[in-house]
Amino acid sequence: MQTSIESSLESRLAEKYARALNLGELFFIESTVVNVKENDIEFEIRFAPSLYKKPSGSAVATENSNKKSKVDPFIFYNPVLLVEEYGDYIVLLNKFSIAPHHILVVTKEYEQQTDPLFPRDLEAVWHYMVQFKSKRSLAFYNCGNNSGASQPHKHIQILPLSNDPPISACFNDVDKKPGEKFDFPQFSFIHHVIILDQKRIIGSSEEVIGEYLGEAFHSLYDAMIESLRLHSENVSANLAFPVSYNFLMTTSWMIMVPRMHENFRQVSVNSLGFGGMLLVKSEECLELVKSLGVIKILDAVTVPKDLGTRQDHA
Ligand code: B4P
Repeated sequence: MQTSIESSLESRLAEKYARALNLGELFFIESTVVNVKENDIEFEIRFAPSLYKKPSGSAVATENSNKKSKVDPFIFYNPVLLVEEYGDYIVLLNKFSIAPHHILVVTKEYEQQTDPLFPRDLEAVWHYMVQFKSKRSLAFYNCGNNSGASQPHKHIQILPLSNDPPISACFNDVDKKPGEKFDFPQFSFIHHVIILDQKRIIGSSEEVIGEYLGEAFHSLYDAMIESLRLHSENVSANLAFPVSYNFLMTTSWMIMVPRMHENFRQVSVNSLGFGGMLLVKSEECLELVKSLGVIKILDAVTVPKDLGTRQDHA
């Protein structure tokens, strides 16, 4: 019975996506990809020039600066974009879709995008992630003003991918047990990684999986806060509270990256940048990223880990 529910999400998405596109309520954003290999990672620079004119900037910041009249597109959502309701969540098609069938798992009631994820959030996300059968699924959460988030209403995004995200290459060289926290030597910015323990997932109810994922999320969050505390003398001038961070999850691992800046020059970075997929909206930015390299851009928007007190939280 579960199989028939799981196998139908992709067809429901295909149907709803085609309808929204035909009605002009969803925009497919044309893009091209340039691959750049750095540190054995095949980074993807996605160039989407038509997004250049889309209003950008952080609506989180906008709301904080008293412009609360902005309509919440997740409360007053377009019904054509609604995939379905799921408990305390709604699932919407991403209106600005670079990858077809990119969905958002949104809290029905307004909750803040600056809040951490809770077991119930992760349970709902997992429920949808595992229903992508012909694709991989990458979930991400842009949390806070410097994270690349543009909507202040709590939403987790799920991006269907044909292949594992480029960052997956980093796991080839690690020898860590599930549940153990670590970071990748390829990167000099603070980040924390955990490989999910499939023994705690396979055969468990969604509620139990949600609890487990919540536990893993919060252990990364605690490690991140501890890393920032250890570096506070060096970074406190630039870090705003609550801390901005990016969170990525596949069905195998989680990564969390604290953020010091939202952008480097005109290049805005969201969670997908740390999956190895950077978005640029102009030729100028494309050339900038190609000339500097993706890792330098990621370095520029994050918190350096080696300021003399590097700690391994494994
Ligand atoms: P946020 O967490 O607030 O911000 P974001 O993903 O960085 O997207 P942003 O809105 O800043 O757009 P950008 O031009 O950078 O997420 C808000 C989400 O709500 C977005 O997915 C947005 O599209 C969506 N949304 C806004 N209004 C909506 C509405 N009325 N109804 C339904 N959904 C609505 O990027 C454009 C898109 O490209 C984003 O989806 C982004 O996630 C995606 N993207 C970025 N890098 C990518 C990459 N490398 N590959 C594929 N997609 C990529």
